[in-house]
Amino acid sequence: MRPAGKNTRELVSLLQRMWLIRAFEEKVSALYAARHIVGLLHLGIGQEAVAVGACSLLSRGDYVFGGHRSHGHAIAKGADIGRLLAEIAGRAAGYCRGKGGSMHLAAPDCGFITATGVVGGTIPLALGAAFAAKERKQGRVAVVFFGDGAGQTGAFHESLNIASLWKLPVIFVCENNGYAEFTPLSSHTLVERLSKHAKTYRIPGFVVDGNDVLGVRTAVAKALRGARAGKGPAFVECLTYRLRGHYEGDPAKYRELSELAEWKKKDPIARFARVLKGRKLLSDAEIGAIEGEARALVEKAAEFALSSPWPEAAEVATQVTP
Ligand SMILES: Cc1ncc(C[n+]2csc(CCOP(=O)(O)OP(=O)(O)O)c2C)c(N)n1
Repeated sequence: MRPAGKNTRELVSLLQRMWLIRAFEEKVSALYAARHIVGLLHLGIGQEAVAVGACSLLSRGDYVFGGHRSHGHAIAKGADIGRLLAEIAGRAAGYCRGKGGSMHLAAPDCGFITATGVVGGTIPLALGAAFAAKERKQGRVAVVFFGDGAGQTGAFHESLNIASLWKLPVIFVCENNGYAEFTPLSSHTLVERLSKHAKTYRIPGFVVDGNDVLGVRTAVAKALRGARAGKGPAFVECLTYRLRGHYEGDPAKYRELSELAEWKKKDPIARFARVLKGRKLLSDAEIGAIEGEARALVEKAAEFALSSPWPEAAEVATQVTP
């Protein structure tokens, strides 16, 4: 193996971060099956390269917004996995003291401002953060992750228009996984590439293979250069796939098993591990160790989360502005 220079360490950290997200979500799935977690649960298994590729270029002070499938975005931005898991399990040690749950995660200490269960709901919020960053001349950017379904909302189009008009430092990252809940993209729009809307609003648009972490990074790097230089927003459409159902327990009858099998072959983690192995940066044993470390960290996080007490009833009125 080559000695680990800065570049090598950075590449390896992308794999570590993707594994951390995968191990976290697999654990969340197991805890859900064991009824330690209740409510609706949307996992992003298969989409890790988007979160990690994009967030690996951000600093702590940059703002990130997610949607209903955002465990990975929060982890990629640097959220503490113990507090995150506690939040998902509704415990007092969670970031929102158990009030937010899986769909309303927030980890403001690391710049993960909020997720939401309202499809498309955080797109205009990201504009607000970008507007504040621009006014304060902080050089910060806001990045918002959303799906192809969110790209059909009115707020999406209004946001693209205003972001372009006001040259706001906001990056729209669309995770086009081909489905909005149970509806294939072709049934909810005739525009097969959401990034086409970017052109309409005179926003630079990029389409990338969302299962290729380095491809995502390259596109987001270009987008960030423009935003940080005061040129305004950019749009990155990542073509990807969720390997699980829309929510845990979804029988997913709306898609062919052969389609799922094809996408499994493009698993972003196995694929990037092969790239690092091909470049002789990691051996099979080292790749296995990365997975093992991620799973061990997640086990510790789960112990922390499940040993945390349930919130007191009075907590319901805290962290809320009247
Ligand atoms: C405003 C609103 N409308 C409808 C729903 C119900 N809903 C939840 S997820 C979803 C589909 C979202 O699809 P997409 O934006 O592509 O994200 P993905 O689930 O693929 O990650 C819908 C319609 C909702 N939560 N909010």
